[in-house]
Amino acid sequence: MGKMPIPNGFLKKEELKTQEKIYELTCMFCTNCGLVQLRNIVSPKLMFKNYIYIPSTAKTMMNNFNSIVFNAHQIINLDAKRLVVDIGSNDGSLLKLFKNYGVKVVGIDPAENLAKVARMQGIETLPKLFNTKIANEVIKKYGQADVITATNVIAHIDDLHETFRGIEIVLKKDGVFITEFPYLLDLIHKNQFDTIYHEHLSYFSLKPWKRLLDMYGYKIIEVKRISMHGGSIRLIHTKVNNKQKESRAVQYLTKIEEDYGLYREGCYEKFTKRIYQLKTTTQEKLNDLKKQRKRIVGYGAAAKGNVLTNFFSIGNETLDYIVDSTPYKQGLFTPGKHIPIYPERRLIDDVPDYILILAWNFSDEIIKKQHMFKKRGGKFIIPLPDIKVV
Ligand code: DWN
Repeated sequence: MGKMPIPNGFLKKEELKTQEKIYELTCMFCTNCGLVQLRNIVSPKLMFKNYIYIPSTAKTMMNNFNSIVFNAHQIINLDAKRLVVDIGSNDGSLLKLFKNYGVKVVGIDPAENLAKVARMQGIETLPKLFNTKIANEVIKKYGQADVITATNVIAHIDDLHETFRGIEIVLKKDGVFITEFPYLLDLIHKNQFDTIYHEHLSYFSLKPWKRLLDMYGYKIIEVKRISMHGGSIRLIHTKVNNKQKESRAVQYLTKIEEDYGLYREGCYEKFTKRIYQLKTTTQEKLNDLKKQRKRIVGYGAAAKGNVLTNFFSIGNETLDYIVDSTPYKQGLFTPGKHIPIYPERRLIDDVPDYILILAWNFSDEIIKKQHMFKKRGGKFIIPLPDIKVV
């Protein structure tokens, strides 16, 4: 997709005049192991040191966190004797739910601003990138963990070998490692090009993931496809010599991937063609509405929304502004297109004709929330998998 600013690089008004750094955004498919991955790496310090994405702004996300905790409890009876470590713990939202079972919790996340928020809520958090050094600090201070979780962070990590060496140090021999990340099969099938951005270095399917697990002696005891972020996969692992059997769903899902063509280059050539087609139809549709003098605003100042507005070159000429429920983002401007961000309540007094849902992964929650807008004849535009007006 050429070059663009980092997806969570929101700007203050006074920063709009400074030259924004842009970085290449190119995705590759490895013909050897099948891993889809970015060609170039932007420094994690730059992207994650002061991070303003918090999952707790979406009920949908919190419901999903609840199901992760319940899933863990089904496998490892959670009680006060247990320790749970969350890699990429953000503001501690997931660990707070684990605490309800009385377990001890430790978060690890490089975002110093969010680690502070987590600690204020009583969630012990190390403001660091996870690696073997931090892993040894954790076991020295807290002991080994019964459960390690890593949601929407594995895809963000460059050195996955160091991560797995760290997991091996922290996790008890009979412990479970639970991870969740956007699933490549959904990304390709549902045209989700806007979840390809500098924060996501890997786009996993099962075969390359299993190849990594085999190097560290882990097996998948449970795998399920979930709807989060447009389609993710939740995987529960334990050491290969533990009693639980590998889930049969692994072979089944791998076969679906192969039949779909995920391990052939043609799949990605076709995907690229579809996205360029989508760019044309989306621009035509929005230009048409603007010619009819319709007012359109964006909903959800999401990282993916910043990729979509930059790659489809949708700017202030099309969107008057974007509304977002995240306090940190309100009053800022989006990276690249510099679209202003306001609180959602602005829609009460200032009713546009259309709302372009940039956080399309939360369309249901957003449409339900804005039922008054619909009642007053307002229409929603959902950009993916193909542009649709509802
Ligand atoms: O991997 C990542 C995913 C999980 O989250 C991170 N690298 C970055 C981030 O991506 P994102 O910003 O695209 O995530 P979301 O959660 O899809 O962003 C949704 C945005 O929409 C948030 O800024 C909150 C906002 N929102 C809102 O304004 N009103 C969301 C809901 C549900 C709402 O009702």
